[in-house]
Amino acid sequence: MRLSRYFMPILKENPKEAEIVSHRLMLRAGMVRQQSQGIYSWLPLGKRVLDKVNKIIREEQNRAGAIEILMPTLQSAELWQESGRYDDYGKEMLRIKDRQDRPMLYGPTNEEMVTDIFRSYVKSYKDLPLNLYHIQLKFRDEIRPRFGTMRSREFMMKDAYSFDLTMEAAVHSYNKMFAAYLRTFDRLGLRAIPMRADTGPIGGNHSHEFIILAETGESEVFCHKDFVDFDIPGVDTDFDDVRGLQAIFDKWTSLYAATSEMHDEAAFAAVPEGERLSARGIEVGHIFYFGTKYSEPMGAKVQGPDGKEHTVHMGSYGIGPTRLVPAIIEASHDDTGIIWPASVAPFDAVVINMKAGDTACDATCDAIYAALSNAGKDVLLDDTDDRAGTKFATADLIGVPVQVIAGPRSVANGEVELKDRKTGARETMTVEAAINKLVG
Ligand code: P5A
Repeated sequence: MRLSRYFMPILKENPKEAEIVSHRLMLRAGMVRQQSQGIYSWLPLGKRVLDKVNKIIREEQNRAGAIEILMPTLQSAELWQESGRYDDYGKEMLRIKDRQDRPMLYGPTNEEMVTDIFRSYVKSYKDLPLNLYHIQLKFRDEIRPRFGTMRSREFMMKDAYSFDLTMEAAVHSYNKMFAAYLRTFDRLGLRAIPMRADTGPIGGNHSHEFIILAETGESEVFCHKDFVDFDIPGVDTDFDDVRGLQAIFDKWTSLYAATSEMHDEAAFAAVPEGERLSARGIEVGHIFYFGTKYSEPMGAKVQGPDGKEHTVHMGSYGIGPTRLVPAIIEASHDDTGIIWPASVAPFDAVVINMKAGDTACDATCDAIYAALSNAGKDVLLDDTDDRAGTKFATADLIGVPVQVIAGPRSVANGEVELKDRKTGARETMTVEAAINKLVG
């Protein structure tokens, strides 16, 4: 992408409305724009990061055996009347009427709708287990939307829903998502700790929130500090291995970890003092087992091996991609801007032409840009006529992992400078060596 032809509206000033660093940096880097309170457009740079986050989420959901679908954002109130949640959900639900005066709603979650899909098609235990997921926009009319896309009214969610014949089988489905979440957050460059949590309007009595420790987090959390160094399940994890997955769950729940709603002072006090971690956290995922809460009233049953009808056991599993983007920034930035983990960086490298219009600089930058692009890398070429200082500041702000700096003096020697955004380390090398290093 040539910056001269791109759309990346950088703000020079710090936006006054931004209270936390991720919100400030997302606005300054031109990643998002607020359209009305708690409702955002994703601009090109932000969209690239969001897509990369979703790609990782998708890969790990698929690896764990979940199957992708896409459900609508607008739902009929009837489904929610069947489950009994229509009246309970309160003012957070945006209720709408269509032209025939039928009550509709902008979905805050999809337990009812997916249960309706399930009951329409699945009739036998032989088709279980089943886990259906989608990545879709949701709406919750939050009282206090704040911190940009961290807590917005319209937001994206990856929501998965599992169906099983028995509670034991449902526990295995829960463990699959538990392990998939550990892998997902790790690949996003985050350390997320599963914590016992309150189930709120989703229901059930078994749930874990995945929390990232951050000073600006909205929740108060308490855990054992050893979680920070626990091993993440490997790429070779066998998701059909019931005992293996139970062992992962047992290990990751063996020490104290709870959000403030579930906090037990006495149990926390039993953790040796030097090992207690009491901090603030950001909830980036939440998984639930709620048995037959929806399947019972909505009649989602299958025929079991005994020939009898059985109400299925369900769980649901949420991740917030539009919250993850600012959460990653909270965890990884410095005074000059964002520092993206390579896995979600909007570009793999930015090539900075220090003297656009200079024949030798243009030719060198174009050659590097072409070589990296042809090798499948996402490259941003700063070919604008801004001052060098502005270009450096922009590159630091948008947090691309590697900067390739080409100025008249180095180019005359057939060389460029490589700067690592995270460490600040700089290295001068030939153009060829730079290309080989970045392609390799
Ligand atoms: C689980 C999947 C559910 O809704 N039903 C389907 C269950 N869980 S949840 O905890 O309420 O939400 C799941 C995740 O969505 C993100 N999230 C938000 N992100 C941005 N702004 C919001 N207002 C918001 N609300 C929820 C969180 O990451 C949460 O863990």
